[in-house]
Amino acid sequence: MEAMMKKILAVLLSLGLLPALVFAGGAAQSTSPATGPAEFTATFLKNDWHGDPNNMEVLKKLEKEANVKVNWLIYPNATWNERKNLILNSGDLPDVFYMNAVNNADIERYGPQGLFVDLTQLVNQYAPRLVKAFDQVPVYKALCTSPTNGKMYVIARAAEREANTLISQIYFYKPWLDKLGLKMPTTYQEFYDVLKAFKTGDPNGNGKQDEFPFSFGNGEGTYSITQLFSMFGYGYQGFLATGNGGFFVNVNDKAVFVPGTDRYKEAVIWLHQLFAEGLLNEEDFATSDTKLLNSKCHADPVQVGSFVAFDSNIVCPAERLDDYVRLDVPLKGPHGDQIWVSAGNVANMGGTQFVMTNKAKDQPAIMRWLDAHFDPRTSIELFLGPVGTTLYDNNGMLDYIPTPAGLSYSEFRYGNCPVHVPLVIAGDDWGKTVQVMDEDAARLDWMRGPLKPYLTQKFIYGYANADESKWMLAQGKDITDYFRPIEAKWLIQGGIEQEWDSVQARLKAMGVDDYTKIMQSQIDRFAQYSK
Ligand SMILES: [Ca+2]
Repeated sequence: MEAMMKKILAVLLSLGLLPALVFAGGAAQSTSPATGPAEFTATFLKNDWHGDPNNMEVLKKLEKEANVKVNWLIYPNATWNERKNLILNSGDLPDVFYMNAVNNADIERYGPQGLFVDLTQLVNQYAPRLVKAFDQVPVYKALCTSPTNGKMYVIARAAEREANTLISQIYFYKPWLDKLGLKMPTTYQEFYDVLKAFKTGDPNGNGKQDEFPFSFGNGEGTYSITQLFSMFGYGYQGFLATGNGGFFVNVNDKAVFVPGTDRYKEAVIWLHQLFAEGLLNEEDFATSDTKLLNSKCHADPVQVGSFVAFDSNIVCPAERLDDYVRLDVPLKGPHGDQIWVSAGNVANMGGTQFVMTNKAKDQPAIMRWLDAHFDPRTSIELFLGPVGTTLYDNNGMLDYIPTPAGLSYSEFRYGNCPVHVPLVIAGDDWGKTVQVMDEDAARLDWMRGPLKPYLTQKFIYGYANADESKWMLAQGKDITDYFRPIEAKWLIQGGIEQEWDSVQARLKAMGVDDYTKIMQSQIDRFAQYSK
């Protein structure tokens, strides 16, 4: 019966019918009655695992502490975008857009128009714990500050998870290395030799040349050949660029346009050789997700000799995880470079979790409620679930209650807390006030140990103001549209030596120096607001 009810609810949610029922139930009331707590409306974007916000203990705790009543406007996350545009155009706004209900572009557009409230003064006046969080996590304030005018229209989430700044790991299939009498490679030449042996030595022993020496996916930087470029001097994911700066990397706070460098040229020449010899596969380069990588890693007999992924457990079957051994030290390139590019210090941070609209009447009450999110223990409970339900207090350190049989951890966690809301968990809270999440522990040991000296470059956090966004969507996009097919051709078919000079001249003429200045100003602005 319960399962049937769940199914019916899921269908209603997927049809977008429930929100209408919620509205009909009187949730649109936003004025405070003469007596009782102040009331306001807030969006709740429900994913497949989320429980009902009206039943979440941690949300009730916030209401109690701030003496408010939140009337939840519940929408399925999957179909929210269409709803959002209707709501923004109608002007019939909720008091609070909660849980990333509007995006950065909406904020830069509607904030300066006055649709959203500048929170700068309200934060100072009513949110002392949030002020403290800004001090505690330096980049956090920048993530809440408009790059267009320096005002504060949004309160983001600051869940520092150092483990997630590491974008990728490379793995080798140890049984094949052993069978072929090879060691883990340490240089770009040894890497080439290993791939060649995987390709030609029939390590899976079926008499066919069906091995994939190095597999990757090109849907996002994490699974791409980014770290193979690193050996030549610059981490790079321009072949994924959509006008968002993938051609650039941050080296000591300087924006480098990688395809304008001689090191890039060398990397492309070398990588083309690997494609030409079948050590890298063109079909991997043409992918836009990880499905192909995933299916290759599941093939029987084993076909993948090495691969790159956020984590092996995402693409490999469990029984093979011990045989795929991580490359612990970056490969040394022809100029001696050993570099591992990362996402910098903003992974799991940012977002648009809280925006107050100009419809909000009792602003101080809403600010009290917002500030309650930043009690240290409440922040953890908003992110991981309440103590007594998903967490327990182990002598002052919060630890995880085992997931009940029949539930996934996501169902258990999201069933009891919203996750995507304003909160602060500082990097050094993990392991001190709350136990490190299982999935993070192994990565952290590696990042803080053997890998640390090589984490010298990072991708640039997109922090464009309105003018820069406009340029990037016009001239920046023209550059991307011009260069991406050329680059794909250079990698797969070759030709970079002959075309190098003319393409560089064309890139200059298209404004690549302006592009570099725009990326540099984003680095500088972010640093300025992070102080
Ligand atoms: Ca074979």
